[in-house]
Amino acid sequence: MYRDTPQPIFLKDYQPPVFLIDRVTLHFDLGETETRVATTLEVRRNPAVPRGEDALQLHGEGLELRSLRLDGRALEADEYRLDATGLSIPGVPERFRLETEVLIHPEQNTALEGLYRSGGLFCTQCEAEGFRKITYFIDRPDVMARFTTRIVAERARYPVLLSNGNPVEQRDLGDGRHLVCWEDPFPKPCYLFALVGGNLCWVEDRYRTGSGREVLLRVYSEPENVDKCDHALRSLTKAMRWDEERFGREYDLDIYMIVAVNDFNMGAMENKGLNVFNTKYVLARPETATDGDFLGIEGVIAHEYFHNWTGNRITCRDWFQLSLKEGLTVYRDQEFSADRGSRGVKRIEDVRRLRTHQFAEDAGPMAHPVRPASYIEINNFYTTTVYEKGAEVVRMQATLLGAEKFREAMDLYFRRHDGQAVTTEDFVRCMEAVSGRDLQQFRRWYEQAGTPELHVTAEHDSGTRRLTLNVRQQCPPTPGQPDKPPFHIPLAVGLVGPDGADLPLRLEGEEGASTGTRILELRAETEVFHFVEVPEGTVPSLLRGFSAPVKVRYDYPDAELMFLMAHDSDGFCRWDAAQTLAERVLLAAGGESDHPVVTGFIEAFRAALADGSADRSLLSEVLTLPSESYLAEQSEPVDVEGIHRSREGLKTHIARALRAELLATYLGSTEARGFEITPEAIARRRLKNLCLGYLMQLGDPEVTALCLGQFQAASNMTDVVAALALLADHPGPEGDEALGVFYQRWRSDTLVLDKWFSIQATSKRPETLERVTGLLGHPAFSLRNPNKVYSLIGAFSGSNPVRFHDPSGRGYRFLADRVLELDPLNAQIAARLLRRLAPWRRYDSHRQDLMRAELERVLSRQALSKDSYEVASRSLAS
Ligand code: B3K
Ligand code: ZN
Repeated sequence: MYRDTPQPIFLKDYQPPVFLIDRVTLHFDLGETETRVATTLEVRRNPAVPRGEDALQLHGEGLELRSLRLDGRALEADEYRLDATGLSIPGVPERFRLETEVLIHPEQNTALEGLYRSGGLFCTQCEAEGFRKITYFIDRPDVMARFTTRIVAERARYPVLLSNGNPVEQRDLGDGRHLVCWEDPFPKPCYLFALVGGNLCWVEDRYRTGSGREVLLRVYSEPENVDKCDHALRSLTKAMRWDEERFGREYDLDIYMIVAVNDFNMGAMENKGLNVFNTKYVLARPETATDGDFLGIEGVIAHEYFHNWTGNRITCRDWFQLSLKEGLTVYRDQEFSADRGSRGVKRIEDVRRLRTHQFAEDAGPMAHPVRPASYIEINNFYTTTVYEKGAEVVRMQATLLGAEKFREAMDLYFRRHDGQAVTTEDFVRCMEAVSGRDLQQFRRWYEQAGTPELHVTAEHDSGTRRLTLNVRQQCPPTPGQPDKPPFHIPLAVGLVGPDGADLPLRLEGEEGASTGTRILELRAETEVFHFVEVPEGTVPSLLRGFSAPVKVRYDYPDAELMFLMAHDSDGFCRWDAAQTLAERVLLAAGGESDHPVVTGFIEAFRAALADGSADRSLLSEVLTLPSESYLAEQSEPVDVEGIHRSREGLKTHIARALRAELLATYLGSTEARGFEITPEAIARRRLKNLCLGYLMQLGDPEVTALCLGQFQAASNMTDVVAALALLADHPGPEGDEALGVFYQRWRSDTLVLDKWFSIQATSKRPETLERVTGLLGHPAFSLRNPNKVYSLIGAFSGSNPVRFHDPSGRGYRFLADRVLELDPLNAQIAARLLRRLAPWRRYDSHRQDLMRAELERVLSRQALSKDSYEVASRSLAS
C-alpha cells in the first residue's frame, strides 16, 4: 500500500486565493547539470478575502532553495517553513516583493512535467500543476499574473530561446552565452507559462487579422524536420481565419509560435503565444504521414489555437472546471473540422469515438461527471468525459439555443469574462442571459456521471393517424451516484414516411407543421409526444445528428433499420441504422452468414459500391463494421473470442460475396492527379484501403500480390501502412518481409517507426505478445518516450482485444509489469496505461480474477505514484 494514503480534494472545499500575484519576473540560467531559476513575485493580499492570520503558501516540488528575500531582506531559517509540497511564510505584509532562487534538474526529469530535456532541447509542460516544479509559486489557475522571462544559455547549443509574449531584448553576454527577454502583456495563470531553448529551425508566415494587425507565425522543429512543418503552418492560418469568421475572435499578440518536441506526454499544449507540441501533431509529408496524421495535425493545431480565447483569455477558476476550456475547445475544433471537410462524416467519426471510449468510461469504475466533484491527481481527469462529453454538453446548449442565440451567448461570454478565471456555471449563465431560457435542470449534465438511456416506444393508430412516442429516460448508477434525477435532453427526431421522404411534423394541438427534424425537449422521466396526420408505415428517426450523448433503446424491426439505412435524410441516422444492423448480426447471430440481415446488408453494400456517385467517405463509414472494442461495450460479460470470431467471419463472408465489386472499386481508385490532401482524395484512399482490407480476408494469392504491390509501389504513407498492416496480419512470410523492408527504409525517422511498432502490436497473429515483448528491447524503443510507449504498449493493450485479453492472463501481466516500470519514471503515462484494467468487471469470472490480481499487484507497490494509486484504487473499489 501507498505509505500515506493520498487524499482527494473536493470541489466543495474551494476557497479563493488569500494572496494574489500581479507580476512575475523569471530569470533562467539553463545548464547541462543544473538550471538556476531566480524569481521575483509582486504579491498582495486578495482584497476579496477577509483578513486572517494566514501565512503565504507557495507550491514547490523538487526545488533546491538557494535564497529567499522579502522586500530585499534575506529571511532567516526560522522565518519560513519548507516541506515536500512547498514553502510557507507567516506574518507577511499586505503587499511585498518576494525573491527566490532555486536549482532544478531538467536533465533528470523523466516525468516530462515542469522544465525538462527532450533530446537537445529544453522545454516545459506546466498544465496542470507543473509550474511548481520550476519555482515557488501559487500554482492554481485563479492566480493570474503578468510574466517577464529572461533566459540565459550557451549560444552555440541553444541559439533559440523562447517564452510567452513578445521578445523585448536579446544580447550577447560575451562569454559564449546569450540572453533573451520575453514579456507577456496578458495576465495568465502559471500553467500557461512556457520556455523552450535549443537548436531549432523554423518556417514562418505572416497573418493579417480582420482588424488589420500583422502577426508573425512560426513553426519550430529540430533542423532535420523543418521540411515537414508546412502543413502545420497552413493549418494555423486556416484556424485563425475560421475563428474570426465563426466566433469573431482575433489573435492578440504580435507573434504566435509552435514548437515540436519528441518527448511529450500529450498531443500539445496551448501556452500563451508559445504552443509546445508533440512532433506527432506537427510533422508531416506525404511520404511520412498518413491522411489521419494530416487531419490530426490540422485538428490539434486548431484546438490549441482556439484555446487562446477559450482557456487562456478566459481560464478556469479551479481544475474541477477543466471542461470549461476543454469541452468548449473540443466543440470548437469539431466545428472547424466539420466546416473544412464533410460535416456529416465528421459527426460520425466524433460519435464513434465518443461511444467507443467515453461510454465505456462512463460505465466503468472511473466514471465521473463532466465537472468532477473530487480528484486525487488532476492529471487523471484529462479524460474523454471532460473533453468529448464536455463538447457534447456545449453542443446540446447550442442546439437548445439555436445557432444565432448561441453565437450571441458566446459573444457575451467573451465580453463578460475576458481576463477572468471562471466556472462552467458562469458559462451556462451566459447561455441563459441571452436566450431567456431556464437551464437549471440542464446543469445536471455537468454534475451527474453515466450515460442516460432513452427507452422509446411508438404506437400508431391507423384510425386517427396519430403516432405516439413514449420516451422514458434512465441513467445507470455510477460511483457515488446511485440515483439520478432526470436530465434535460434535446432529442432530435424526424418521421420518415412510407415513400422514404421526411414527413411534416405536427404535434397534437399545434397550428403549423415543420418539415424535417424537430427537437423534442425531454425533462420528466417519462414524456409522451403525439404526432398527428401520420400515415401507416412511417418510421421514426431518433436522435438525429446524435443530438445528445445518450443511448436510444428502440426496438426497430430489422426491416425498418434497412429502410432507415436506405432513406433517412439524416446521414448520422443512416449510418447508425447500418451499425445497429451490423451489431445485431455480430452479437446476436454470431456472424451467421445465412442470416437474412446479412443478405440484405450485402445487397445494400453491393448497390452502394456500384453507385459511382456515392459519397466515398460516407460509404466508407457505412462499410466499416463496428470495432471489437465497441462491440465489447455492448455486451456483458464480454465474449472476447466470440466477438473477434464473428467479426472476422462476417468480414470474410462479405469479401466472398462482393469480391468482384470490392476488387473493381479497389482497382478503380487510383490517384487521378498525383497525391493530394483534399477531402475527395482522402475519401478515395480510405475506400480503396477498406476494400483491400475485406479482400485480404480471402487469403487469395492474387489479392496478397496486390497488397504487396501497393506496399512496394505507393509513394504516400497512407497506402503504405494500410498495406503493411494487412500483411502483418497475414499468415504468410510476406508480413515479416515487409516489416523488415519498412524498418530499413525508415529506421532514422522516429515518428514513422511508431507506426512500425503499432502495426506489430495490433497484429491478430497468435504470437503478437511475444513479438511485443521482444520489441521492448529494440534499440528504437524507449520507455522514456511517450509516443513509443503508446505505439507499442498502448496499442497492444488498447487496440488488440483478442491478444490483450488472452485467457492465460499473460497480456494483463505484461501490462502491469510495464506500468510498474514506468510509474517511477512517468506516472502520468503509467496511470493512463493502467486504465486498461479498469473495466475488469465486464469480463468473465476467470478474466476478472486475473485482471483484478494485476490491479492489486500494482496497488501493493510501495511508493506508488498518486496517479496510479488513484486509478488502481478506484478500479478496485466496490
Ligand atoms: N491543455 C492540454 C492538456 C494538458 C494535460 C495535462 N496533463 C492540451 C489540450 O487539451 O489542449
Ligand atoms: Zn485542450
